Amino acid sequence: MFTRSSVLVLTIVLVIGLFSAFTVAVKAQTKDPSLTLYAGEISSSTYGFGNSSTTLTSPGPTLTLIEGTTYTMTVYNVGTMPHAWEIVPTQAVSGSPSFKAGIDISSYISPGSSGSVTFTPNKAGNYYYVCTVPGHIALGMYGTVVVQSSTIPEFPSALTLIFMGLTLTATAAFVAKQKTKTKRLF
Ligand SMILES: [Cu+2]
Repeated sequence: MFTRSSVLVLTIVLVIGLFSAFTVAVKAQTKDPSLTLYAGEISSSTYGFGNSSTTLTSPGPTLTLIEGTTYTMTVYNVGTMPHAWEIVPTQAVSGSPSFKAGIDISSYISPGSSGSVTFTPNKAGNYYYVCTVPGHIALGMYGTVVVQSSTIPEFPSALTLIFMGLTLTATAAFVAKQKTKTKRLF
């Protein structure tokens, strides 16, 4: 038969095991390091970014990143004039992009070319990405960047807490039952 201490050890092992499994799953989910954007002109008065060369919008698509994850962004210039890309704290061109996430910010990406940058957003918060060519932000070349905190998301944490609660309740019930049995023996 199970002793009280063996049940407790089993419970602890189960809880730790499940918690580790969730943590690994969450870490695996956030491992999507390749990002791509297309930059170009939508009309003579509106420029933008898109997830494909035919879906440029202004503002461009929102980028959701996880704090501490290393990403490589590739921007393809599918327009007819030079463009560039950088992450900034406000919707304005900066000579020093946030997280050093900048592609050809002063040399610009030529039409038909692409550029890449590898960066690690290390501070959660709301940012923008912009084209650094003068006048292009006003023409619509910007988008939102959301850097999410790297703590474990609420959903698996809640599941883990529920599982821990159920396990502890079951253990308490088992121990109580054993106590009753022991009393009956004497
Ligand atoms: Cu531009």
